[in-house]
Amino acid sequence: MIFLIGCSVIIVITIISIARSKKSLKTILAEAKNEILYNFIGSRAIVQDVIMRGKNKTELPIKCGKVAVITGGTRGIGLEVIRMLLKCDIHVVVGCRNTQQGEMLLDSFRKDGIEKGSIDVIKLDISVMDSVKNFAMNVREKYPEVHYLINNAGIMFGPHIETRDGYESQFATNYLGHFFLTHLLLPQLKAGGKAKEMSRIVNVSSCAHMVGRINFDDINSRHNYIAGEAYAQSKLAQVLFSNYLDSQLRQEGVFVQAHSVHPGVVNTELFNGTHVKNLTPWVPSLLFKSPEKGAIPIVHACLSPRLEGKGGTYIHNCKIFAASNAAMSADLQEKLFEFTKTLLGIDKFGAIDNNNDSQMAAAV
Ligand SMILES: NC(=O)c1ccc[n+]([C@@H]2O[C@H](COP(=O)([O-])OP(=O)(O)OC[C@H]3O[C@@H](n4cnc5c(N)ncnc54)[C@H](OP(=O)(O)O)[C@@H]3O)[C@@H](O)[C@H]2O)c1
Ligand SMILES: *[C@@H]1O[C@H](CO)[C@@H](O)[C@H](O)[C@H]1NC(C)=O
Ligand SMILES: *[C@@H]1O[C@H](CO)[C@@H](O)[C@H](O)[C@H]1NC(C)=O
Ligand SMILES: CC(=O)N[C@H]1CO[C@H](CO)[C@@H](O)[C@@H]1O
Repeated sequence: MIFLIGCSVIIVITIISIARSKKSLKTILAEAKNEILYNFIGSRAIVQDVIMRGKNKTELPIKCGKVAVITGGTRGIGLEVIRMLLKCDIHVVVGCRNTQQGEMLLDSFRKDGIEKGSIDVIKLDISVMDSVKNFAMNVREKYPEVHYLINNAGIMFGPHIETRDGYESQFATNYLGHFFLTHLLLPQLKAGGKAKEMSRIVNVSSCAHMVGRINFDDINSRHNYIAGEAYAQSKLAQVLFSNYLDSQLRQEGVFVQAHSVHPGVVNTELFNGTHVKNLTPWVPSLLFKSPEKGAIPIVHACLSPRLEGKGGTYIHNCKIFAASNAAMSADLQEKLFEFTKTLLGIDKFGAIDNNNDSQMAAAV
């Protein structure tokens, strides 16, 4: 009840503040619609987190000798995912922008009493395709096999910013960079997978994909940028991709499976600058999950024997859940796959020719 009132207050204040800004009516309406949609799916997801809290368990099996690659992870949910992977004695390769911060991770985990596992920090800005390529080449040189790829780094909302390559920043960070990274590391993942222990690709998506729509005509939202729409688009793109890639990998008969995960509604800095954090700061701290709990479904998607052979699924609170109809559309999956390959100049997904620089992203 309190929560509903909170939501309504946020919606009303937001609409007033949007209306007072000097934006076109079309933008105002679209932003207001988004605010309502997000409050709706957000509240529903919070209620689901509570109802399904008993389902958020996962085992932490010892996986000595395995290599995991994670994007982001110096804070938020990723940090807790790394902690759990270390407990499983996994070697974790952390791709982060601030490598100084990354270098301090292992020390702090050791101080917390985690004796197992190890960390290798390699610089990565996932929104810049050149950086993704350098990172991947580094990983390929050092690790002939990769067993888990966790596409975690993400940003939400924020102003319309274009990356160096000319892509809208949420699209580049949440989707495109991870598409490219998955492409570049697929040979290592294939090498690491076994019949009874497949390698896994885990995409940290969001329930926001439910309201997403892929705007092929203006993928970088140049003409009408609504932050919430761009976030939902990037998260829908991730789920579409996980599903499509999994079906391709199955056809190929390789031992790699792909999942997308909604971690829950988690109190992290991702919500910095949002209305819910600015106007009702008690809502995140009281009602959202802690990052530790948000990490559980992600680790579950990486390690749970219950998911062996069950790729192409969307995981919500450690359960296989129905993704949106759009995410399940085989036509849309294929269309986006081909569209993205063209955008990045990729001939054959997962097949890399080290001497061929034409595979580098060109600005759109
Ligand atoms: N929190 C939620 O309720 C929620 C719900 C659904 C899905 N998710 C998803 O969960 C994932 C993790 O989010 P979080 O809640 O943990 O957020 P967070 O605390 O803001 O952490 C985001 C992480 O991504 C990294 N990152 C951002 N842009 C990057 C870039 N260009 N290159 C490399 N790393 C970059 C950040 O590193 P820096 O320190 O360098 O910025 C940070 O480690 C995201 O994909 C998010 O969409 C979160
Ligand atoms: C994960 O998502 C990225 C894009 O976000 C995509 O390129 C990649 O194929 C996906 N991987 C899997 C296994 O779903
Ligand atoms: C988010 O806000 C907190 C508190 O104001 C601040 O300490 C932190 O640096 C911010 N993080 C980001 C990524 O903006
Ligand atoms: C609400 C909640 O998060 N419940 C459980 C989630 O899983 C952890 C670890 O398994 C439990 O300690 C929580 O009680």
